[in-house]
Amino acid sequence: MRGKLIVFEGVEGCGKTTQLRRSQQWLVDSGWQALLQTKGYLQHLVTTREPGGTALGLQVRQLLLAQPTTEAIESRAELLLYAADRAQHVDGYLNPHLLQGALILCDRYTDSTIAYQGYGRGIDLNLIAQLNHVATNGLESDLTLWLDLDAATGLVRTQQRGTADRIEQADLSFHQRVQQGFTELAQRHPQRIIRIDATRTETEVAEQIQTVLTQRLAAWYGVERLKAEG
Ligand code: T5A
Repeated sequence: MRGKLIVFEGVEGCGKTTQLRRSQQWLVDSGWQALLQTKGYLQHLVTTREPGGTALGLQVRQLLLAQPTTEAIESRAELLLYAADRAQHVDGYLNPHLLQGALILCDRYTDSTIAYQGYGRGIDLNLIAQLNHVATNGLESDLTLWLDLDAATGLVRTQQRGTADRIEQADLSFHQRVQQGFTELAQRHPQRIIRIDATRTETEVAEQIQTVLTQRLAAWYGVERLKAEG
């Protein structure tokens, strides 16, 4: 059985990475992973991220997030680097794992490009849609969890970590346009993109995500029936 791709999205500091790890642990602790494996629906559970989900992607990530010492990265070059990372990730990691029946938890995917390079940098959204299609070869997420947090609060959280990468250092208005992008995307794709209130505590955010995951897993695999069967 083909696997499923679950993506975590949102502005800087919205808590995606924290919640992706918590979701991975919850899938194990709650017994979902074991149940799906026993029934033959799931081969394995993996986590990954963009940019940087492959060896090549890690090098691209460093290019994208390091502070440039000599020249600024131009917006179209930035867009193409994210697309290159994604093409490698889709062909070299995501599709092979999906074919093997994996459940994949992925930190960022195509909606980040629309929000950051489209709404944030102002690159034409049709061009980004075309490029996303080239990079993914049509692979869409089965579910995207959008951690909704205002940009200023997210930046305060990241600043508390003490270091800021190249994109985190962009001005607040850039991050507010990114947030607007995610908001409009969620309105446009209500089935695929589910809003999570990321202003709550870590535990409360995790509980919202677990509720959504429980519903989706049950719908995908009919597992409520399987659980009842024991
Ligand atoms: N990008 C990416 C593009 O521009 N285009 C693209 O196409 C793609 C794919 C990637 C960068 O590249 C950009 C976006 C990014 O700028 P990244 O590392 O994936 O970099 O992205 P970041 O958003 O920078 O990831 P972070 O790890 O910095 O932020 P997260 O994952 O949102 O947040 P997290 O979980 O690390 O938490 C941040 C801090 O907040 C605390 C945590 O303890 C941590 O200190 N926190 C909370 N505090 C209070 N309440 C809660 N509920 C909290 N949850 C977490």
